[in-house]
Amino acid sequence: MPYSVPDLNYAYDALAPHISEATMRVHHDKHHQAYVDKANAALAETEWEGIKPMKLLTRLDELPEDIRDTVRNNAGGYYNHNIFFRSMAPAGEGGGGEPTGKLFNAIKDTFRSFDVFKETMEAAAMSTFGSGWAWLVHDGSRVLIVTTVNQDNPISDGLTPLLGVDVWEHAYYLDYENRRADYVKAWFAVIDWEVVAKRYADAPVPDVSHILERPVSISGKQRVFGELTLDDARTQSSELGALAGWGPMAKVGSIARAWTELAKNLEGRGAATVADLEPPMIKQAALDLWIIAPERGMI
Ligand code: MN3
Repeated sequence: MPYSVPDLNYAYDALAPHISEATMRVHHDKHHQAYVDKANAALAETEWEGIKPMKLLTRLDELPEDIRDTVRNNAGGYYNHNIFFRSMAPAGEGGGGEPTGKLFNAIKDTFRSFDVFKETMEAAAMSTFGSGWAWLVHDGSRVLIVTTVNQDNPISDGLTPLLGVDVWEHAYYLDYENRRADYVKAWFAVIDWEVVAKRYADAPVPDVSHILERPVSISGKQRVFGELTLDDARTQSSELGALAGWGPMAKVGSIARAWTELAKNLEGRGAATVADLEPPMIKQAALDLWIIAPERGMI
């Protein structure tokens, strides 16, 4: 099955005045269509035909050399624009505002606040020289911002794209001429954070099931790590904190601090047990507490 341009989930004029009907028509019907047509032409009658773009884009080095750049640019363009158009909704009707829940927490963990995230995303969009994209991505343990050139997608670097802003001139020139910064600011008013949160929830994360089963001794009782509560973490933090500085137990201070950190995370997330925390946070806590051994390459 060749690729095809998905219909918009909203009317062409629904994002105005932030993005005009004229821009949406040319961007979706002409540019997006052109990427699809060129990707289909390059892949036709090859063994790669019909393979989903996110798969293709992680295996670019396996493609025949004579179609590799064309596929990279056009399957990339296809995938990027699917993400872009699907990430928007009319302002006030699903578009704009701020994310909530786990995605909001993840943004706060990396950027401290939504405002700092927004400023960083705008700066990233402005820093892209020529044509490209700025992205919010997930690396398996946290969210971060990256940029790509042309129609490259962060998935080729092993990152999961959550949200991308198209800073090719065709995305904004009709509405904003050369004022890219105004366009990026306006784009925030039409971001559909529910869609982004869904992508965040689906992003691959480390499997921590074996970590949750690890035995831990709390006040002399044998427990498993996943069922520990805020009270347990506080108990460990104060018991070990009292021992900190005692010569023979060199690690005790850092482990006491790791229990304090875990208590803070359980409380901050409103999590009943360790198992309710996000997998990357569980893994980090287990490493800091010496519940699992450091991985190779770690100091
Ligand atoms: Mn575009």
